[in-house]
Amino acid sequence: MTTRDMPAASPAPGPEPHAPGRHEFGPDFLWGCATSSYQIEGAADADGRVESIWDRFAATPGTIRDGSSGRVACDHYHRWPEDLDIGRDLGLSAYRFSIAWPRIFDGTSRAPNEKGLDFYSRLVDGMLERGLQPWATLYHWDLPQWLQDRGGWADRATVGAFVDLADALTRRLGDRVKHWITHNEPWCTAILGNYEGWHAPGIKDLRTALQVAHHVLLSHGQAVPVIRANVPDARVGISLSLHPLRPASESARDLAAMERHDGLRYRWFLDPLYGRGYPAATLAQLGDAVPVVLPGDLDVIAAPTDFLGVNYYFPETVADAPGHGPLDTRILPAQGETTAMGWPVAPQGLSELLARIARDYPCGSLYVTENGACYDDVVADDGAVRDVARRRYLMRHLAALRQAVADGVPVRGYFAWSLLDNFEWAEGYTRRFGLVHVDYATQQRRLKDSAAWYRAFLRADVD
Ligand code: IFM
Repeated sequence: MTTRDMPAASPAPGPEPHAPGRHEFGPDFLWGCATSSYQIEGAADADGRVESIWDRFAATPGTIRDGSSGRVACDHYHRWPEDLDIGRDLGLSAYRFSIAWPRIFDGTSRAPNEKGLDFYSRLVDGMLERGLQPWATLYHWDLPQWLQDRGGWADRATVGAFVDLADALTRRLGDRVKHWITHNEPWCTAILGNYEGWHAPGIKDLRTALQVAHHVLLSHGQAVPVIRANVPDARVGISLSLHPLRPASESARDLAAMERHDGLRYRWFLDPLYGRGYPAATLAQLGDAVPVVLPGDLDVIAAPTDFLGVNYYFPETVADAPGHGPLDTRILPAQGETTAMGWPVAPQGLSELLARIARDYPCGSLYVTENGACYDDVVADDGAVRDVARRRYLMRHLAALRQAVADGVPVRGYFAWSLLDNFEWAEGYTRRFGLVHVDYATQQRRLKDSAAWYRAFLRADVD
């Protein structure tokens, strides 16, 4: 997300929001929390794990706000039973996690690393023992460095390597894991990592970024039939980070800028996934930077899926800005209420976004696979973390989700981002998104007030 320069949080004013009850979503609605491997696991050298692009990037001075890395993070690799206990005690019905590719393939052997597979197998068993439905994401940004050394996602060979990963994981876990997400937020992989360069691998080249995006989508399309072959009852999807858009003004120039931004930020991913190819106007606007697309690629990318994961954080306000970015557009800094990331707080954007997607694409079921907020949490003398603003954020976004359900949008589940405070990429440990506070010096976990509210919401039907 390109909001690094936005101002710090402005507090949530107003009366206590009205939150829906769990029963209003129906008994089959799925409630979870999400995490990702590099952000929580740590154990960077354990059991044959090799270097990832984030290890290399974080070791480069000036890349991470506090100079930190994910080498230790929340030490979830060793503390996962405690973390899953927390998930169970909150009353979650599902837990979304991701696979660290560098634990599975080390670049020297074609065989997967059994110790890496064993870790995820134990983790999945732990979820099932606690009544948590496992939702596995195959790629949440931690590419092995050895693959980056061969060209990374810009090299078409990485597509095949990803299919090998999908094959190994679904063979090993597919008897127990039925929900598979191929990629998390391909826009971030491509644009933040390879055009803006403030995510690993830190490349700043539009052409590379668009080729990366194409290969990521292609790898999704190639992996879908492999997952289905290995797990006949699998439900397969992909998670995109999406923003509802507003024009900076009603002027024709700002409206046109919003359309251009929409072409790259939203339709560049959704259109090919649902069989429409890349948007023609955007292809023309991008000129020489467009990716190499081989015959048949677009058919592969459009492999039928069972659901779409939507990661929602905030709407973007777009202005015409000649000479700015690939499409002469600029995202304006947020006005009004914001989180500590400087991101606008706009719950209605969630219902609006879900309705638009369901209207425009045959996406089957929708799941909110991430939604959450970062605030500057403080542990009080009594040990409490009174994160009032996050609790309110959650209540208001669940009210917007309830609205989407009432409007007939086929949204079937919600995963809060995140279960734990964790390594927030280029922001290091300076940004906390967790419902559960992590003291990184002691690794102590503490439920914040937002977690207590989510638990009360989730357990209302059973208590
Ligand atoms: O922490 C990230 C996550 O890895 C991907 N989606 C957005 C979150 C908050 O920035």
